[in-house]
Amino acid sequence: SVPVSEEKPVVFRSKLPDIEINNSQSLQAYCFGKMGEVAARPCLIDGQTGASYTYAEVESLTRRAASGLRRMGVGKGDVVMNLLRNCPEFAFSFLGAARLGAATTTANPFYTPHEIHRQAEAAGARLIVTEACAVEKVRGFAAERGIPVVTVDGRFEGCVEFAEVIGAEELEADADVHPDDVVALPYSSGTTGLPKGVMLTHRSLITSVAQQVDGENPNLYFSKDDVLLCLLPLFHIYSLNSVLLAGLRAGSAIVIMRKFDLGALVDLVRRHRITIAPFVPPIVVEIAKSPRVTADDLASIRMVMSGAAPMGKDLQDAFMAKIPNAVLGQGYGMTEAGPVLAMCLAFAKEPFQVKSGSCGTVVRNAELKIVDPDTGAALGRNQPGEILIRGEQIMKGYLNDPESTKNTIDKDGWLHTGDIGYVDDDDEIFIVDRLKEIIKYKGFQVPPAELEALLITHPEIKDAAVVSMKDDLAGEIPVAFIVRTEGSELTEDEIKQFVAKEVVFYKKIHKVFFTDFIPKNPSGKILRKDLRARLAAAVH
Ligand code: 4UW
Repeated sequence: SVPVSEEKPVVFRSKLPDIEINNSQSLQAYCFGKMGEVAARPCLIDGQTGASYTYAEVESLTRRAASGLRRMGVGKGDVVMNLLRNCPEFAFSFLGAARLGAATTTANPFYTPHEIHRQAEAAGARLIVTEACAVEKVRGFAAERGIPVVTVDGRFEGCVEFAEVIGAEELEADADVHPDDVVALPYSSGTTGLPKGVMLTHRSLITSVAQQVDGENPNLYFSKDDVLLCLLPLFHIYSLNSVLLAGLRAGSAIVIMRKFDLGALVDLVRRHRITIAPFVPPIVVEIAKSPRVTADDLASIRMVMSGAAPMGKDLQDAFMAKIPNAVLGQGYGMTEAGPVLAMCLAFAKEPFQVKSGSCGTVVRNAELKIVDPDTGAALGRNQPGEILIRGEQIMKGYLNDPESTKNTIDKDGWLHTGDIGYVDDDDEIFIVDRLKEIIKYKGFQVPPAELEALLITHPEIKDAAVVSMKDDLAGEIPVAFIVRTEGSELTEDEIKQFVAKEVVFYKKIHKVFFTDFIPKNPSGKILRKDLRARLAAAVH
């Protein structure tokens, strides 16, 4: 009897039907849910040593890791930091911590001490699991705070070896977890500002993995016979979610590669008959361009995934010519979104026709909207606007930062991505621009706010702004606009070195432009668009 004249909002859905997702269990129970079928099958293979672990062995090792971590004081609600390149121990520790009801915060072992300490401190890490290349960077910091350090590849003074943590006994029973307990705490700067802890819960990660690999016609079809290449870093959500967790759930074998190298990659593909290759665009470029890699080398691969940065139609077409028997498509993810928003439907068990250059169709059990960034009005097909996503997979929020959470997830539960894109007539999503300030160097996040804060600590820098510049190989590179203090003769090289000392390699400043002032709006926000326009005008 109530008259409704409101127009129905435009909400985009998957072409696949929703499925039932049991996301009130624990993430580890969900990932090992098909143990009966896969116990004796290969689960993790260490590409470097050739060591291979079956599903039953991996499950047992995660129980033993849980028991060892508990002995070292880790309990429910605690945070463990994984400061590791890819290795089997990453998985043992991550799932071991999950069994205790603890969360894992992941970080790049090539971070500088400052970057590591800042994250360890903010996340409240109770224990750090690391390796030789990073141990010196955490030892002093950890000792001061009484944080135990565990190493996976050797014995170091004052540290405990992972082999010891693993011990003999298994944890008898997992801690009771609530679906909304945090299990992963990756750091991301999101749409603005400094890196923040992204609270991903058991519920969100189960939902995300299920949206990809579950159902009668999974959107991302991984089978027990598949062999996945785990080359992308597990400390980033793409690999953690769509390779490790999705691979475990599907019962696939996962070949772990520590470090990217084309020769080693080809060797591993041939030796293990890799069938699924999750990549990022710069790797796709390198393979497409390399005369050393032939179609024969890659013959076992049936699916190549790309994501974390844009891949245009030209690149996608060039790569497909090189690997004609594989399907190449994209996923679209964002750490805060749990992370997958969209996935190529040509990856489905019963595949759909898709277009080159698209980054997929919204995943099932989720809603996607495109809105006018100025008015917030929902837009229809083929109209570019900000991409919003809603569903049980998205983050619970940012750790200890309700303000940033509120600015990212609105009161109706929509997560604002800061990406500009449109949905076409076939439900395929195309990303065309970015509203947010984040720079993506080879898919890695470079937060301009972090570099700006660092730059203005220099006594001869009065003001600074960092923006992205297009780059053929890296996609984007960070460049700085600098206002020097009066009379300063500070050079471009001095500025680059000043930054390089403090940050991981991919956050280095590639170019410096001296200027008289940084354009800002009345509330002091840097007008990045103006600076990018200035760059485009100067370069071309
Ligand atoms: N095209 C254009 C894309 C694309 C893109 C991401 O570092 P974050 O927070 O997170 C990621 C996660 C990527 C990812 C996860 C799981 C997965 O299966 C998959 O595809 C196979 C990819 O990158 O950065 C988020 C931001 O990165 C950009 C976009 O701006 C997004 O908000 N981005 N994927 N296909 N841009």
